Amino acid sequence: MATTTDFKAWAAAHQQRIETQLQAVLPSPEVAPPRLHQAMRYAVLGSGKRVRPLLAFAAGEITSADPARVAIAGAAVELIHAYSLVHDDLPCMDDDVLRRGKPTCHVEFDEATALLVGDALQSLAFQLLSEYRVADDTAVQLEMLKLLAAASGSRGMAGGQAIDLAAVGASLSLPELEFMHIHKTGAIIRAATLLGAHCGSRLEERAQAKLDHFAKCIGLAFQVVDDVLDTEANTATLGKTAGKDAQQNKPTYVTVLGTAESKKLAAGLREDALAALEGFGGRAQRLRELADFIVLRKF
Ligand code: GRG
Repeated sequence: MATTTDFKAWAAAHQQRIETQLQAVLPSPEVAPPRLHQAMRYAVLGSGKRVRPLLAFAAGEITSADPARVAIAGAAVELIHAYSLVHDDLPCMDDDVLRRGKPTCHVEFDEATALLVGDALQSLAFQLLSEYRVADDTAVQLEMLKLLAAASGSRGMAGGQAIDLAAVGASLSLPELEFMHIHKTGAIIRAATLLGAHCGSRLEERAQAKLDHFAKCIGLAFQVVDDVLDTEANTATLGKTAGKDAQQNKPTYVTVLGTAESKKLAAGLREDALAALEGFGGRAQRLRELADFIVLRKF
């Protein structure tokens, strides 16, 4: 059985691997237009927990996926995530000045550049998934493209963001809040996990459904924890402005359930997620450890 130290070493090695992959696929700042490419690299490289690519690598271990393929799929997901952060920070959305411990993209560059950075990162993600072979079967690769597109679009992350923006100053019921978070945050986390698994051998239907359930639970748990951290952690630890939800009068798990109940909910989702992995044995060890990291993290 892997130890905590093993997990830290595994995570660090895979964070480095995804950093190298992202370095390689992002256009060089010398390539025209240099300012846009510089801004894309600024938004993506050098920081971020890389939780989504780590989930892809961990899920890939279940299906004995080639890590080189998972690195491409994980990079695609991270590019979508980075694009969402750049757009989310724009004045027309959350209007924030700090991200990943440094000035947001539109502050460091300008708004128009930040808008284009998001657009270009999103396109690059789909270019990667169509340019490189990430699955033996072309039909599976197409399925992967569809999965990431659906998770990013109006019935996934972008839709969740629309609900989030409309909810400012409003109150949401628990089911409405859950719907928003499953879309805004959960969809991409689910996609990362499933894409990692799709890079390897095909899972039988029951195992696929179990992995999907794990991914959904952990995607929602991620956001519940994010809501709690927004109230409990400080700006320096988070690398983004703490207390933003309250400042913007946004409904969150903390405002709807309270802190203690939110923590209980996150713990329950972790239990559910771990139970879904029971049949996978040692191959799912990294996924179990990531579930723990996501729920117990302090940043
Ligand atoms: C603009 C279409 C569009 C969507 C934006 C994901 C998102 C939707 C907005 C990000 C703002 C936010 C605080 C979302 C909630 C949770 C979340 C995704 C936090 C950031 O993810 P981490 O903690 O960040 O994985 P790092 O920097 O570690 O990658």
